[in-house]
Amino acid sequence: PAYSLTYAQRAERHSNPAAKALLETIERKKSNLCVSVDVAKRADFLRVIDTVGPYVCLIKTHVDIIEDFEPALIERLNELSIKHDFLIFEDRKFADIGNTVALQYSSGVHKIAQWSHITNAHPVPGPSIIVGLSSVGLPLGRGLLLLAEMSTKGSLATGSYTEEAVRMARAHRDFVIGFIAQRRMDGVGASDVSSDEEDFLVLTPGVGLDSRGDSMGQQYRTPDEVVFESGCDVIIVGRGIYGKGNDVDTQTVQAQAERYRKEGWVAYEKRIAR
Ligand code: 5FU
Repeated sequence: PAYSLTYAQRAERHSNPAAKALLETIERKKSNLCVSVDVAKRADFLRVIDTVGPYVCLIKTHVDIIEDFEPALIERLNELSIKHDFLIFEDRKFADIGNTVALQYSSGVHKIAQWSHITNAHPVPGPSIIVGLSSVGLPLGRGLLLLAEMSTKGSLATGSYTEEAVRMARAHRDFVIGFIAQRRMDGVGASDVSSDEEDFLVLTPGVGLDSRGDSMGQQYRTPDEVVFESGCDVIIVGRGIYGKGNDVDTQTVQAQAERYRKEGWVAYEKRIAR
């Protein structure tokens, strides 16, 4: 199964450009760390990214959090992605009808499809959400993750909902490159496709080394639990790396990014050696 292959071996099996580029970047930088940069000010956003850039394969954004957003910020983000060799994932969590999500993805203030290699969607509307988003993203070489599970206490994305998400992904393998989930989805939702042939990426939020959760339902697991025990591919870390994000102490943020990169990589090496 895919989880025992190296990232480099898996890169060769993928034809979606975003999935292939992500796997190649992970291998090149020896990093399965994605930093989620959830800060409200443009200057903090760029400072955190410039600091963690060398240690990540992927930067995750919530661009609608930024209160002083201007289009030139995207140019700065693109420059940093080239300087530090990482991809960009706008965590937009689309959840509407196909026609609406196509507009939300391509247009508005943020024009997400223009700059975000990867984005994600809730499967709740059914397969039409994939059709809508792929009409915009596929011609641009983008990739989509479906939210098959969430990290929060009391999440409703479990059981048959998760299984249906996996079935939806299998039916759209050109554009759906994987899942936001807490474990590998191999064998979830009966299928004709063998789990050797299928190779969805699993990106996992809710990762922290010093805390088990926050006061608003977030739950944290360690990189070892996520990558070694649960077979996930990318760890997504936010506050574990930059705390509250204002008055960023560059040295602390840098040290934390390197710490999570190393933990994630050691867990992966342990997994492929198993
Ligand atoms: F889909 C999900 C999920 O199930 N849990 C999450 O935490 C997404 N997230 C995102 O990951 C959330 O929106 C934050 O941007 C990030 C986690 O941030 P933290 O500071 O590491 O808790």
